[in-house]
Amino acid sequence: MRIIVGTFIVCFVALSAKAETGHELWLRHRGANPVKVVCSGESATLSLALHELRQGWQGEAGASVALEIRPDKSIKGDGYKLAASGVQANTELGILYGVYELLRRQQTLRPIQDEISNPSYERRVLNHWDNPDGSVERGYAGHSIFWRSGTDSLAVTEKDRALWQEYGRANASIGINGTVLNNVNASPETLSGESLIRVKAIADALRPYGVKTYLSVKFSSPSLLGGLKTSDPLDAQVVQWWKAKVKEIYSLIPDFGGFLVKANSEGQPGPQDYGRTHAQGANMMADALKPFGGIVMWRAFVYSSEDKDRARQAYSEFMPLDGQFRDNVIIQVKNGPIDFQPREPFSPLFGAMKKTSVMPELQITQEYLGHSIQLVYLAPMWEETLQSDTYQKGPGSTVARSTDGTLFPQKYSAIAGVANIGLDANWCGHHFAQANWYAFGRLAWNSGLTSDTIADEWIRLTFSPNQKETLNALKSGDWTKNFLTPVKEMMLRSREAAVNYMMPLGLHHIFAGTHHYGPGPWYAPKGMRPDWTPPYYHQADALGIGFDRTRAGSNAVDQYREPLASQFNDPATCPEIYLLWFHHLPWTYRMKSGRTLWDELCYRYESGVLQVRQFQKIWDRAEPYVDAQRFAEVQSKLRRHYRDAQIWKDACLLYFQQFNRLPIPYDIERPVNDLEDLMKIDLKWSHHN
Ligand code: GCW
Repeated sequence: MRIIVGTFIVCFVALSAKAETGHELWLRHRGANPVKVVCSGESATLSLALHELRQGWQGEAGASVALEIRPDKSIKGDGYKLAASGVQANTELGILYGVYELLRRQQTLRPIQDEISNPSYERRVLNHWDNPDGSVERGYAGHSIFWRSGTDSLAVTEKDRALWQEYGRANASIGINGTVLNNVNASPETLSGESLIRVKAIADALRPYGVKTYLSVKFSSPSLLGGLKTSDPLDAQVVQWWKAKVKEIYSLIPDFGGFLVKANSEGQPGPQDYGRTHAQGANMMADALKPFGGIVMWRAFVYSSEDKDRARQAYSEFMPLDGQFRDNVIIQVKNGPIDFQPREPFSPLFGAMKKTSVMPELQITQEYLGHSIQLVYLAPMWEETLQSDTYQKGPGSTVARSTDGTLFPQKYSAIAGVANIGLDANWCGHHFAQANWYAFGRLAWNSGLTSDTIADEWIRLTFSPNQKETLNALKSGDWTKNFLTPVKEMMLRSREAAVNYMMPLGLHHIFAGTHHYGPGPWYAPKGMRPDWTPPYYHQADALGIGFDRTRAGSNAVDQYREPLASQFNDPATCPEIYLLWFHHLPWTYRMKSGRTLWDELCYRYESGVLQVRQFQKIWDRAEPYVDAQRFAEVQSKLRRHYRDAQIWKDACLLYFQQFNRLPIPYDIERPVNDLEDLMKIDLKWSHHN
């Protein structure tokens, strides 16, 4: 009898890993050992560091740790020096970051050696596309954590404050030190007196975590909010209006970061409305912010319906302005020349603007990569961009080095990520989407980290079982073999899988209209701007497919520095991952695999779908190692992910087949949906938005 009871209890413990909502992110509580902390100073930030150490110390019980602020020239900004005995930094925030790294090492079972860690970018900023009514543009994780609708919408509650603190802590733990609280499609009301009071409350909650607050501003605010006749940046009253507004902001938030501006883009107002340039507009704001140490992040996301190639436009418009911007303006450039597609070559502005500070903008929220339904780990994509060689100062002029101050003198260096955060219990909608928030922070801190290392860390922090239950499993290597390794493999393959089932070989922007979730290569409502419709991008016809950006076409290739321009210009040397981005080629074009272009496309679509099927198996096998709630939620999302990948493949292959009338290779699984039906369900899919 005793034996039976004993067995029953053991099984029960093993199977009852506490359900987790995912709210704790990568900062899950685990029992801590006692630790003695000696700290050279007192402040809100330092007491957070102390608290974290006491709550999370996994080292030797009773060990002593010293936290010391002491100037050291080899430590830059908020960097830190780490040793088993403690953390040294120039700043309080450096101490806090060092403490998080120390704890991370302990939790991921990595050694702590004497070493210095300095940030790659000085400003590591999240961009929230949150609207004043609480909706989030391209948000798939519930409503805004900052804004809400209703009569009491601007009142600050204790619950708000607690959530903002949790958010600040999560960001600090991965080195994010700035946040833009509202959508770049900005409402003028953001700058109203009442709204600024709420901004102040948010800034107060985030300050101890070292997260600075920024705002997106609408260029026409002087007229829309201030009642002026114009918002011309050279008008004396307009200049005065901005100066006064900036002063008001700094009186509430002395460490306010600055403005983010989307101007003359997708219908937003801007200096060109008054016959002025981007530089004149940005400089006017920069002058207002300068006395307070604020910066302007001015976006280069511009395109007009007149130009015949959207991919060329940001470069054409901004290059002539190089050298005209104030030193507290940073041009914020999306990673690729079009718009956060599953794969784009890097934007040719990186490295090309040599006399202007430039910062990369990455999209963490999965607008074009499966919303919060599909499991897509984005670090491999960002690594691909950051490590791309621009050749602008010879070989090795990567996008990272062209933007972090290494190659060009920049007064400020920065990187932005469009947030995927909302009120959902797990913050990001999909448990694995948390990895993208995490990866953005880690890469912003150290752009040389690999997506593999980041995934490894994240999985250990997010899923490793609680100490007592699993120390044995961890020690025996079971967990590594049966959970960590396959799950990491799944993450690392997930972005390439998405490229394959959505738009392989350089295809881009063939999404269903507006919501950008499902396929819509056919989408072209009458009268719509051509550059808002997929046929503009894929250019499929009876003879071939792809956008001709060669010297014989739009000549976007020449915006890149040699040897890239010539390499991209020739289909024989153009990397196949970008082939249809730069070339319009016959369906029978011979690929490196020996297959025709059409057959290769079919194989790519097929392989993407099959991979998602594999992901389902990997996850199901991982069940014994995950709590029931997170297991079931991810499992259900993967089912939907697979169904939708299948739809992508069927829709694209059947649609393109209408042009070329070629058979789908016979060893490939047949489509299981009819094109007619797929074209109809398009509307239904807009629910995902
Ligand atoms: O990708 C597009 C999105 C818009 C977005 C815009 C931008 C905020 O579809 O929703 O607007 O880019 O980056 O400004």
